[in-house]
Amino acid sequence: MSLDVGVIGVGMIGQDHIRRLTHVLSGARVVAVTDSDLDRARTVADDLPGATVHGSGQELIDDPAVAAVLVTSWGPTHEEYVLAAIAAGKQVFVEKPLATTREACERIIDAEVAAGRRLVQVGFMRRYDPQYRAMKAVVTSGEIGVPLVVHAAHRNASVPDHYTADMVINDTVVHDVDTTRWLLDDEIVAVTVLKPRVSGRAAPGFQDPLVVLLETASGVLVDVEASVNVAYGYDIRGEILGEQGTVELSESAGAVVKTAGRVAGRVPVDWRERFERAFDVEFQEWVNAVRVGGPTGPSSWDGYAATVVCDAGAASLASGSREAVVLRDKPDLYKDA
Ligand code: NAD
Ligand code: ISE
Repeated sequence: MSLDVGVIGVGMIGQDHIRRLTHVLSGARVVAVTDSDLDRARTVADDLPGATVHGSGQELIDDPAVAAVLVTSWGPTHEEYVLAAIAAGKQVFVEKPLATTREACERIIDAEVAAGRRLVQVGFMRRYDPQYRAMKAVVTSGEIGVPLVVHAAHRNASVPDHYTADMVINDTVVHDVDTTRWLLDDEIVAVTVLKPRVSGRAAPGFQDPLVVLLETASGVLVDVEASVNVAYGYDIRGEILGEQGTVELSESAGAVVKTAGRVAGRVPVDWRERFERAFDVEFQEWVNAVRVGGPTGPSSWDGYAATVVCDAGAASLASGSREAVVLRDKPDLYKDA
């Protein structure tokens, strides 16, 4: 039997996830959609035979035909829908961020813990990327020894006009926060944001790039260069220095061509191209897992930790100082995850 999914928010990524659930993956189908822009919801539903268009997210969650919920609306709306799905006892996949404030994430954790089982998965898709998984396997094997320092770069070709330096932390670097925690199996305890020379490509008044320095509980230092107006493409990099060696994130799954004394390869245009395979694997594993029990991917705890670290990053951007990250005690529900 397929997993019947209802989708809240059918903008750019919502439509992309509907496409993969409908045409790429197996075991799921989209049976309902909604969006605050109802015309958009109707247009999307036109390509989904039999799908219902609901007037609100709550109505969609209450629909008995909807077995699981996908939340791909704007970040500040996530809390309401995730809490409603938990209250209805339905599995919910929420794109990042889990929620935009520490308090909102804590309310979600409290509700899920009270429900007594995992119902929430957060869309940190890099954990499903083959190149990141290969890197993680090397760290876990012990081959490079104890990790000491991580270098990362997160570069976007461009961002919309409304993008701010705060969003670079909350919307962009949030992925590096999650990959750091996941790769090192370590919590982040402090954040310092540094402001290099500003790119002439950035909008007036926009501090771009940023260097975000993360410190982990075991003492690993992680520098993340976040640049969101690089123009040449979407470029994600990583290297971990360990006591016995290093591991680098492979840059491309595409072909590298050497001819006429030159080397050439493709630079992805954006996150959709770079992480297409990761999104596919992420959703297939989510569908498979919730059909037989519960999700096994990034949890509400992971979403909460990422939001708290990003809050500290935003505070450091404003203060210019190192900001400590203080997490609440981890509930037992998340201890084995
Ligand atoms: P978008 O603006 O293209 O789409 C958002 C949609 O949500 C719009 O159609 C909007 O009308 C709808 N919406 C807004 N408020 C709503 C509400 N209260 N109820 C129902 N619908 C509502 O944005 P997007 O780029 O698709 O991003 C959506 C989410 O996905 C964000 O949380 C974003 O951070 C996340 N995202 C994740 C990645 C990733 O790499 N994992 C990439 C892009 C976006
Ligand atoms: C976007 O929302 C994403 O999540 C992308 O992965 C990230 O690279 C981009 O900077 C964000 O705006």
